[in-house]
Parts: sequence; C-alpha cells; structure tokens
Amino acid sequence: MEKRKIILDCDPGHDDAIAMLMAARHPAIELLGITVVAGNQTLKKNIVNALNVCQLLGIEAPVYAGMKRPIMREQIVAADVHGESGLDGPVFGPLHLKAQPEHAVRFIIDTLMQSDGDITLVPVGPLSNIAVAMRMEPAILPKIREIVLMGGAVGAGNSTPSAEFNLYADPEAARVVFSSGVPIVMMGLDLTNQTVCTPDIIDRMQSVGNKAGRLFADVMNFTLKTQYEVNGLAAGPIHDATCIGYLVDPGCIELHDMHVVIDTNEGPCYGRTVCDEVGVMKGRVRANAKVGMAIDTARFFDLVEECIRMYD
Ligand SMILES: [Ca+2]
Repeated sequence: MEKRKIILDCDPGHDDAIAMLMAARHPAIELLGITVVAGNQTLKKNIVNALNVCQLLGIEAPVYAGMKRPIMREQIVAADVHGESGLDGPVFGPLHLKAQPEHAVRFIIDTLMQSDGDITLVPVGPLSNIAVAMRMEPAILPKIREIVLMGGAVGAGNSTPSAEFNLYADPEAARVVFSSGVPIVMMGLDLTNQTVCTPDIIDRMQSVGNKAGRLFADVMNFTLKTQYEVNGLAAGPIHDATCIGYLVDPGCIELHDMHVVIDTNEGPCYGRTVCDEVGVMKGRVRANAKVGMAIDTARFFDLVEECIRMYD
C-alpha cells in the first residue's frame, strides 16, 4: 500500500488525540511529524498533551512546538470543552518524552522544501502555524499536495453563531490559507457533528481491551459531558479524526466543491467560513475547497476501531 505522507498540525485536545492515535498506526499513512499550535489550550499545555499521548501510545513521530499566539486577534482557548489541561480525563504517568528543539514552522517549511510535492498538511487546530509557514516561505505553496483540515462550518458555528472554534481562534491565519491556492479539503461542523461518540461507541472501543481503547474511552467520556453542556450535542463528536477518515477511506465522505472565504471583519461574522453552498458565485469565482457535508458514520467508526486494534 502506498503510504500517504502527512504532517499533523494539532492543538490536543480530545479529538486531536484520536486523530493522533489513528494517523500514527494506520498503514495508509506515514506520519512525518506532529506540529503543535495554541488553540484548545495554550501552546505549553497542548505540547504536554501531545507528548503524553505519544508516550502512552508509543508514537514515534517527532513533536514540534509552533505558534504561541494567533496572528492578530487576542488569544482564546476552549477550556469549557477540553478542561484546564486541554486534555482533561485521561491520567498520564510521568512525562519523559520531549519536543524537538526546532520550531514547528521551520520543520513544516524544511520538510516541504525537501519533498517531491507529495506531502499533505493536516491541520486540526487554528491555522497559525500553516499561515506563518506560507508567509515565511511562499515557495512551499506548490510543494503542498493538499491541505485536509478540520474547521469552519457551512451552517452554524460553535464558538459564535457564525464561527467554528479553530477558525475563530485565528481568522486571519485561516484567510491566508484559504486564499493560498493550495487544494483544500474542509471538514466543517456540518460533517464532524455527525460523529458524536455516544456511550455505546465508547463501550465498543474500550472493549478492545488495549491501551488505545482505554485512552479513547477516557478521552471521549470527558467530552461526552462537556459537549452536551456547552454545545447541546448528544455526546462528543470526534471532529479532528474525520480528517484521518478522509485520508484512509475517502469514499466514506461526501464532498461538495465550494468557494470559501473567511470573514475577517470585526463583528458578528468574524471568523466565519462563508461557503457558497448553492453556487451563487458560479462563473465569477472558482471553488477553492472541497467541503465535507456527510459521512458514513458506521464506516467511520469501523475505521476508528480498526486503528485502535493496531495497538498492543
Ligand atoms: Ca483540534
């Protein structure tokens, strides 16, 4: 099987942890590195969380710390959903793993520049690292095979009525990325909210009986509660993991070509992904993103279980 080379750019984060779990072991993916960004919590906390997940699961991909702040706006975090640590729920042992000394943006640029244009970027947090890399070295743009990201929404947001958290946490960075001309696949809330992880799913993954199944249960049991309280959802969706679902099994996701613009004006629509769902701009602008609208949930959860079973 040809492995798809990816850099996972994340802000762990409960659903980020599941994306890491899946990306690190599935044979269809070669995980070149994990770059971390401020988002669900501060960079300092997100790095500890990323390293804890790697250490627990024996993930060998190098971890790099990236941007500590969004490009322009004041920093926001999602402690209401992810807790004070950014990954409340699982209990980890003493941490021995360390992040690489190199900055995440440097790693992204150097890895892309040395590549044959076959690397996919998978950002599942605010887009600060990706945008800064694009601005620091524009020559990376034609080197990026595709950007498969979690963020935005055609419909309602979850940080504001208009905006989804990852995009709202750094709208200016998102604008840089969506106007870059690089092919984008966007997993927005319209799709990711279809992956709510109800108690029966948690039981199923836990019953695999290994460390990955236990981590899955510890992580998703926490968001089961907070997503209900904060967003009124039946349980916690595994937003970020849908990007890995797409990379491994693209047929389980329905994509629509759309022109997507990020609103960076101050006001109620700040950070909104304005998606031309019905094509009113047809003939005037070209679609710049494939937007996920539906996912075969049963097939997706089968893939999650398959990945969990790949651990000891
Ligand atoms: Ca995330």
